[in-house]
Parts: sequence; C-alpha cells; structure tokens
Amino acid sequence: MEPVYLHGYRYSAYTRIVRLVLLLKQVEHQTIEVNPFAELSEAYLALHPFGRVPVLTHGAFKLFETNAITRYVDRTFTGRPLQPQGAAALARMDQIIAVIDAYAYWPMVRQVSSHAFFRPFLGEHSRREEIETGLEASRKVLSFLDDVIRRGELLTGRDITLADCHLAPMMDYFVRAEEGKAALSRYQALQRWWDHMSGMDLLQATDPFATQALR
Ligand SMILES: N[C@@H](CCC(=O)N[C@@H](CS)C(=O)NCC(=O)O)C(=O)O
Repeated sequence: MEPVYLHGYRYSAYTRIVRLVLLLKQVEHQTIEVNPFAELSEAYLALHPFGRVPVLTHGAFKLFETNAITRYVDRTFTGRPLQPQGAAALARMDQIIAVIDAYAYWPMVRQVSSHAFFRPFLGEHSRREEIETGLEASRKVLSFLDDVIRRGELLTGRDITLADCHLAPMMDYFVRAEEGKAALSRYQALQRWWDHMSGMDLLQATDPFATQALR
C-alpha cells in the first residue's frame, strides 16, 4: 500500500475527524504535526494554499478539505463503509455535515469552547461575550441534531457514519466548557448519543488532552 500521511494539528477538531475515519477504516498512517495558527512553511502552503489543517497524502495523491478526505478514505480503503445506503440517508448525512461546517464549528468550538476552555487552558485571554453569542447560535444546531436522532434517521449509535465522525470532535470541544455541557443536557437524544460516543475507545484514543492519545 502507498504510504498515508495525515498533516494536522493535535488540537484541531477537523484533524481529529480524519483520524477517526482512518482508525475506523484501519488505515495505517503517520501523522505530521502542523500548527495552522503558527507561521506555515512554503512546503505546507504548497499542500494547502489556504493554510488550514488537515491535509492527507496517499502516495503521490494530495488532498485538503476534510469532507473530500473522509469520503476519499471511505471509498479507497476496505473495511466497514462509513456512508449509509440509500439516497435519503446519504442526503441526511451530507446535511448534518454541512450544518456542522456552516453553523456549528464556529459557535460551538471557536466561540464557546475556545473562550471557556481552550484559551484558559493555554493561559490566553478570553471574552465572555464570545461564549454568550456562541451559546445562542449553538441552540439551533443542537435542536436540529436532536430532532434527527429522535426521528431515528442517523446518529443512532448503531452504524457509525461520517456524520458521527464529523460531530464527535466538535461536541467533545463543546462539552469541555461547562456552559456547553449544560446546553447539551437540555437535548436528551443528543446527550444520549454523546454519552455513547464519548465512551468509545476510538474517541479516547484520539483525545488530544489525554496522555495516551495517538500522535
Ligand atoms: N474547510 C476546512 C476547515 C479546516 C479548519 O478550519 N481547520 C482549522 C483547525 S480545526 C484550521 O486550520 N484553522 C486555522 C485558521 O483558522 O487559521 C476543512 O474542512 O478541512
């Protein structure tokens, strides 16, 4: 097999999505640490002109954008499929991922978790108003996801799909903030999903704040 390299930042939620997918598909790979918030090398910018993480290389093939990467990995490698059968289920999975990218990442991770958890963890200054605005914007997302689960459509805890892999790293960041944890507890179906996911070895093995996390 051609070697697989994942260029990513250990604290990046998007990098962790790809890690989860690689582990679920049992793809042997090496990780290369890149901090996208530091100055990036010309070599890295040649891989990712927008200066984000992650990037996946597979032999000579180079790919950035998490959704392209996870679908590529799912289609390329054997192991359990991470995309459901059927147009409606597939569309729901795509919709969940699109909602997370467009409406969840910024408020849940970059506002609530960053300002209530990550910046204090790094000893950096944080702003209360970012937490409040983020919480307000997160509610619609939590409500949408809770409805999807109640309807038994996806995020059921049975067959893991790319939607579970996309949401779990974001939710992990969100609940590290006390405010996020309290907000999630108001959505029972989503809380049950998270209780199930967060207990999985896979999540623990990729926890960036745990000493045993894969590097
Ligand atoms: N659309 C990109 C988003 C990736 C992304 O935003 N990654 C964050 C880390 S979780 C990053 O590189 N941030 C650097 C920055 O905002 O400058 C993807 O899906 O891969």
